[in-house]
Amino acid sequence: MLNRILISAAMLVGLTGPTLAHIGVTPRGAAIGTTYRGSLVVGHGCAGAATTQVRVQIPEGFYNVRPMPKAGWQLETVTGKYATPFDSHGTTLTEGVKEIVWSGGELPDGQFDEFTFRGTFGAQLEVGTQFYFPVLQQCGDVEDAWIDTTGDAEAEFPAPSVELQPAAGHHQ
Ligand SMILES: [Cu+2]
Repeated sequence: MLNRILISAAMLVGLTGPTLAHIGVTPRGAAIGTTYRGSLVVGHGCAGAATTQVRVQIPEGFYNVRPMPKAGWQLETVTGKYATPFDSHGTTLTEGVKEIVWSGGELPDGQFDEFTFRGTFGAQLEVGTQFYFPVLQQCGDVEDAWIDTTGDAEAEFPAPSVELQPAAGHHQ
């Protein structure tokens, strides 16, 4: 019986494949105003081809970002000005990481891996909204752009997102 349920679930997943997050970020929720350590989970390659580069955009509202280096991959960041300066323990930050690029590795289509970074969600963000981290996945010459931020369940290439939760200590 349990086997049968599992098989049915697997079939459902197969049928609704395009609506699932193919590159996701975990954990799926984060408290505003606190440090968030997120991992982009790359679940497969681009139409069978191995992933060779992962580029994530850091939108305004996620501050003081630091990527985690990854064995076998080169790490690069692109920095830029913040629209709203960020107060980090009394120090005003006016610029920071806007993009992280892990490149030069090779993640076969049949395997998955995680690309980790951390930062802080600004206090101006709205509780209950989704915060999107658009990702460009490159597989050699092929690129899949996971940049759809509409929240549409039918989106073919949804951007990974985190649900923003109330700041710690302010339970609703
Ligand atoms: Cu997928």
